[in-house]
Amino acid sequence: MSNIVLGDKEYFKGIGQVKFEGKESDNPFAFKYYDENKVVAGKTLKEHFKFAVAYWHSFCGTGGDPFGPGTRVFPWATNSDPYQAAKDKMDAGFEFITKIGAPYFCFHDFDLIDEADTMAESQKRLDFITDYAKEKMAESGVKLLWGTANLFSNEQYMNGASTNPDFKVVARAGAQLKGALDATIKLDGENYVFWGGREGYMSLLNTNMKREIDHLGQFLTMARDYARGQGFKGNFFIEPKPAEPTKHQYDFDAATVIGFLREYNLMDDFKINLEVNHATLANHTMQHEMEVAASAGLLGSMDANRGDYQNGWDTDQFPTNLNELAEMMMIFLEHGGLQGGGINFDAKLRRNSTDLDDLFHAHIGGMDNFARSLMIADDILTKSNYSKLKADRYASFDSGDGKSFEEGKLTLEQLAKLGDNTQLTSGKQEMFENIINNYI
Ligand code: XUL
Ligand code: CO
Repeated sequence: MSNIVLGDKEYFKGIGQVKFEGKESDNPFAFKYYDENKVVAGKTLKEHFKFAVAYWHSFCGTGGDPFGPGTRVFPWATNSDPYQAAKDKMDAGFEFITKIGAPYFCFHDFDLIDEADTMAESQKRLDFITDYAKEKMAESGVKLLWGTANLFSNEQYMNGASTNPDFKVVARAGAQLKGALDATIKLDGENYVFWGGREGYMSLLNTNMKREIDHLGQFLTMARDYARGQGFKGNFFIEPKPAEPTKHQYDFDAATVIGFLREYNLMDDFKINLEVNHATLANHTMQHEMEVAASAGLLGSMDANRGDYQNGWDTDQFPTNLNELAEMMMIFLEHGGLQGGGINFDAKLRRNSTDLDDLFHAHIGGMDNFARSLMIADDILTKSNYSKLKADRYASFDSGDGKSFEEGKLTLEQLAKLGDNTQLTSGKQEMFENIINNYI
């Protein structure tokens, strides 16, 4: 198919289905590496990644920042009737998602349609647009990777949603959460995400942290119980972020979230949705966060983007750093991929990227860079001696006293008897670093 138009209007005119043409192609609207049917490490690229387009950045975000309004004029955002405007946006959204060949999308409730002044009218709007989404999904084959509730934009949540000190606001958040869970279940969403946008504090002086975190645990428990009762079989994900918009967010990083899930007995139902720029804001690398989550069996899903080395905020740029991505994909392959989730492009165009086709270039680059990095990572793991070198560093624990130590069979007295100065063993960091670059 060269030209796909769902609905009766084409928004991305002159751009057809984006196809794989290989790295020799100079067509900017073609994939150079992402061949969805190519098999790497036993799965097709399509299966490995489960790429998703983020509804909010791609079809709602016009480029506004704290210093100025949006710069992009969306041809689908012209109708003053919120119902028709939401349908137009969805036509444009599904046209784009289908043309780029992403199998999934992700949304917040009020990305799909504008929130109204009353909860009842907002819910009516959500029911309407999810009916339409169901049709668009059936027609296109595009699936829902995850849904979520925007529990941070409305002024009601200025002191938090589930962690708000006022119970009435917590209840309002509960009403909105129920609507978003219903919408996700209605659209056969494979997962449901909690990103605690304002679940944190601006000042400890006015905050009872223990009570607020208990309330968050209670809120997530209720969500789990309700959704399971409605037959939802998917995963719940928590998306860590250390700060922004609050000074401190309770879901600071993967390690903090793991502690929280253990404390509130949510380990069986929840996993982690890691985001690259959130990892770097927490002064970690994404690789670190992936190792932490995967080691606990909780590497659920990924929000793909990148920060800027010179900026200390969430710039959400599309991923371009092959070196970083290759290291991420090594961890991805070593741990058998993601549990239930996929790669969601939670990334936005720059404010001065104002052409409609920029959205294509951004996603083509992102998908190609993931594909290329996965192949690099697979080469490193299967063709180089990387895995052996890494395993060899721990060989002293594979047998004898080292093995007994690992198995908990040695007392400190026995360990002490074995302990003395020993020969230094090099960590070989520079050699490990060279292996990565040799395969890029
Ligand atoms: C914000 C962020 C969100 C979540 C969903 O930094 O990443 O878009 O992914 O609420
Ligand atoms: Co995100």
